[in-house]
Amino acid sequence: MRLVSLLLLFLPALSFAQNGPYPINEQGYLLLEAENLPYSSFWMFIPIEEGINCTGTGYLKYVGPVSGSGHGQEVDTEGKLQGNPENWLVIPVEVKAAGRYRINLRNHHLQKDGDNDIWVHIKGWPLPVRRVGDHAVDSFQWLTWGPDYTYWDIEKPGLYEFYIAGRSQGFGVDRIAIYNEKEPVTMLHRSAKTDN
Ligand SMILES: [Ca+2]
Repeated sequence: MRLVSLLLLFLPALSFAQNGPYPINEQGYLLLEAENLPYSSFWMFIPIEEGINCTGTGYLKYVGPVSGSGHGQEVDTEGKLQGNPENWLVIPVEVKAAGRYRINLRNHHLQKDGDNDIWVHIKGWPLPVRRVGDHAVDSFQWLTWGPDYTYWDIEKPGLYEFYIAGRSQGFGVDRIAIYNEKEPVTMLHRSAKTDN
């Protein structure tokens, strides 16, 4: 997992502001900076500063209300805890090939618990909605839990609106990766060959 994370960090990301749709590339992944997405007042743009290890021009920190806090709500079986869609970070994704797709978030937060998770899903996709999170403190890194059991088996190419809905205040999203799970393995193999 760490190798995948390192790889995602150094791959070029879409760096221009646009509303999408964002295509999954020929290698099977999409990588973009969160701050390039449209966002509501529930999100605060934090610009990059010297010495801060985020990518692009900064990151988006969730400052909206807490939803679905507490144990027993790791999974939302009714889909009612994500608030209004206007406050979601929506990523319209053009999927060109069937596969098992996952999302990972390069993130930042200041506490070990309490500000360390967020909802992810696809608009109109069957429930439940799952949350993903991270245990690191005050660092930029990819998720430590969630992507291993959160995925969508997409059978038909087309437009899918992935979204990120705030859950805990203070959770920052720096970079977003959406990928066909087979492809990072392929890329790792290529990388290993290059290293040799
Ligand atoms: Ca960023």
